[in-house]
Amino acid sequence: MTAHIFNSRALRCEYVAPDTALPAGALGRVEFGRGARGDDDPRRVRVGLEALELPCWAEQWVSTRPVRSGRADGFGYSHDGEVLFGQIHLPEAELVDLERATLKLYVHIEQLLRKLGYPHCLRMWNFLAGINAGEGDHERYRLFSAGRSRALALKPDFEQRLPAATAIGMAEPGLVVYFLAGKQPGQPVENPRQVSAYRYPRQYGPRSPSFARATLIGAGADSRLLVSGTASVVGHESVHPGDPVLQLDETLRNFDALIDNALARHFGGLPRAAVHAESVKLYLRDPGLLPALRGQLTRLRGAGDVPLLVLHGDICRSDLILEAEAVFRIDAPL
Ligand code: 3EB
Repeated sequence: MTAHIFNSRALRCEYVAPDTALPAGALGRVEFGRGARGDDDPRRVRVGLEALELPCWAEQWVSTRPVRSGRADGFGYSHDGEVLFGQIHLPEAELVDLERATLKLYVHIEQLLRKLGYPHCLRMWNFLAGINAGEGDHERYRLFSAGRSRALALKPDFEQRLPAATAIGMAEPGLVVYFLAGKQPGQPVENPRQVSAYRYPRQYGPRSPSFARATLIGAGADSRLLVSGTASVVGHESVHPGDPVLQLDETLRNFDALIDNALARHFGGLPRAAVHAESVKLYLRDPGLLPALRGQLTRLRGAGDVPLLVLHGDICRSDLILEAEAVFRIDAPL
């Protein structure tokens, strides 16, 4: 089994100053904040979320292998023979029927990945304007989630092969999606404290959200755990409504449980000291909450000088006020 998993040692994620030039090995550069999408480099994508702390890092996915990039069907992409980075921005005019637009988008992503030879989606990021607008099952997040699920469910055994994901609301119109895919699959990892999102009960929408809690990629000392947007959810319920400090505490407990599960299942009980955060993002619904969370940010970043991006964005459930995601390196013997 291990022979067939994604074992690229060439891929890494780094946070860089946004005004630096793209290095030769750059697969993708994600910039945050408002402003023009002026550049036509297919590796660049801009997400309309404001950073609440400086510097406003750009997220950069870099390969040590030669990279080729291009455009097709509205997507920008680049790839190195093992992994592909892709991105697209859909204007609001194309989201009038949001469920159908998302269904079509995700079918197009699958088609692009098959055509280019990277059929295994590893990690998805989704940024949707007005994510909590609309009532009940007509909430925009639920429409998005239903369309995504209908597209991904076209694949056999899709629930066993879901990518890690993030879905955040932005103040700017439209939908921005960027993603990583592999020639080989990653390994989904679930969180024993949480019901798998793809098994959420009906109360959260007509179709359960299609994502895994994390994807494990790489090999040996270059193993990485790409952790999905993680919030104050225990079982399937949002806990600590209205309390940002307790929500962040619960989020950190979810990180810990997920990491422990990955170590137990895939690394034969390797000690926790082998795991290091490489980059962390915190999404906050209300910028005014940041001072209250200051004391917890050190824990969020873990040991060392891990870059942290704090972004102003809406969380997909109205009762969640924050969400965090991270890339962890697992220092495993080969
Ligand atoms: C949760 O645990 C919080 O729909 O892609 C987190 C990460 C959440 C990804 C998604 C939703 C998504 O249910 C919400």
